[in-house]
Amino acid sequence: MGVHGSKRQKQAQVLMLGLDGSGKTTLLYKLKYNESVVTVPTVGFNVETLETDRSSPGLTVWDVGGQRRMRPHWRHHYADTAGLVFVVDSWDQPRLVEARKELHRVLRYESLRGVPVVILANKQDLPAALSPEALCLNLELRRLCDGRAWFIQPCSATTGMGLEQGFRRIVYLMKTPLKQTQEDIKIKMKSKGFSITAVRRFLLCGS
Ligand code: G3D
Ligand code: MG
Repeated sequence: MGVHGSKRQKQAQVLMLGLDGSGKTTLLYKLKYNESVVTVPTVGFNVETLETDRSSPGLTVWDVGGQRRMRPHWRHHYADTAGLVFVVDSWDQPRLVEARKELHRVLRYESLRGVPVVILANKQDLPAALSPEALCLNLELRRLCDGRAWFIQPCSATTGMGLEQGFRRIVYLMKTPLKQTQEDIKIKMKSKGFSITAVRRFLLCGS
C-alpha cells in the first residue's frame, strides 16, 4: 500500500483469521514485501505493520494461527481489533462448512460487535475456485453480517491480485460509518449508470 508523507495517524489493529491453509501468512508477506514465501503452519502468530495513506491510520496486522487447537486463542485479540479480515480458501469446498462455523462463532463475540469485516475469497487463481457470489451464499454472509459494514473481496495471495484492494477496503470501512459507506456506494454506482435494482442487489451482498 502506498507510503505518503511522514506524519502518520496512529496505528489501528487488524485481526486476520481463517482456517489453517487458507493463505493468511502467504498473503501477509506478499502484501508486505511483494514476495512469495514458503510457509509452515503458523504456531502462535505473525504480526506486521502496513503503511496506508496519510489520512488513515497505519495497520498492525495480526495473522493468528488457524489450526483447530489455535482457535480458542483467537478471542484474546478481539478487544483491540478495529477491523477483521477473514480469509477463505475459495477452492477448498469440503472445508467451507468449517470456515462458516468459525466465522459465525467469531462474529458472535460481543467485543467484535459493529467491527467491520472483509472476507478475502483467496486462491482465485485456481480454476475451480468458488466465485465471491457463491461464497457469499455458502457462508450466509448477508444474514451473518447484518448490522456491520462488510465486503467480500476476491484475491490471490500467490499472484497478489486483490490484496491491496481488500486492505484498502477494510481501512475505508473502519473510517466510515455504516450508513455513509452505503451512501457512497449508491452515489458511485449511480454515477456509473447502474440501475436502482443493481445498486440494491449490491448493497444486499456487501456494504
Ligand atoms: P495459512 O497461513 O492460512 O495457514 P498459508 O496458509 O499462507 O500457510 O498457505 C497454505 C498453502 O496455501 C500454501 O501452500 C500456500 O502456498 C497456498 N496458498 C496460499 N495462498 C494461495 C493462493 O492465492 N493461491 C494458491 N494457488 N495457493 C495459495 P503449501 O503447498 O505450502 O501448503
Ligand atoms: Mg499461517
